[in-house]
Amino acid sequence: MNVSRLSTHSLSVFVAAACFLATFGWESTSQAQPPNLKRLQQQQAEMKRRMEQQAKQAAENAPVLPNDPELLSLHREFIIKAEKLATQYERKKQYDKAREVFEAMNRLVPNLEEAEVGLARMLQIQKTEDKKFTEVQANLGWQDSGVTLQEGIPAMLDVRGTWTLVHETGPEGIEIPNEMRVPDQRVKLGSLIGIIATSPEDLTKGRPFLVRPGHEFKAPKTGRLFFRMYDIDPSDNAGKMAVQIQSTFAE
Ligand SMILES: [Ca+2]
Repeated sequence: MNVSRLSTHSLSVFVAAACFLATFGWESTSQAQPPNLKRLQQQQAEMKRRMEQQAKQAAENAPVLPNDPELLSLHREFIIKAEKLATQYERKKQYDKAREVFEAMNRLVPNLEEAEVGLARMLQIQKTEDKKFTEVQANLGWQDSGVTLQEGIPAMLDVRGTWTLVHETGPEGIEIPNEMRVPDQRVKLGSLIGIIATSPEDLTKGRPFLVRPGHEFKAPKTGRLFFRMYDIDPSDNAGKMAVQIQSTFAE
């Protein structure tokens, strides 16, 4: 065994020992660390994790722009002109048209902040542009609210009141007819339900929805809004509900 081999061997033993200490020695001291230091390390790790997550989200939410400079300048030109157009429509209270422009901007450059903020603003305006109060009698079938909702426009319903649900039956009980079955099985008898109808048949064949206080939704189609109590025979019920409808109504 020559000297150089010996020294190499000694060196590798030293490295191994250092690694051992670095691994297990650190571990044993870390166990002995005061709780404050450990908490601080946990906080640092958590902060690092959050920052990485935020950076990842920012990258995912960054506007998607083309690399080609010519194409990029075309995109920019469109966005600048479109934003001006949206502002004009908004000033004229043509929120539908302004919304369409913001949607087009969003399609061309996804995640563009100006478009997303503008779109959210239009939706908020459209949701509260018109308001109407109506009463829904417990003892009647479908009742016309007098409001026509527009497809894709957000609407908000608020409701308050109490009413009495009566079921008079013999020993055979009551079967809920098919046309009164709602898709959501949790809908209870006596609840307020609504439907958007474009024809009288919709009132018997369409699918009603449950109305809750503060209920927000986008009208799935343009049509007249009707309400009633969810009951098989309303004629023996009593009381009424006051409903507030907010949206941008059709003329
Ligand atoms: Ca009844």
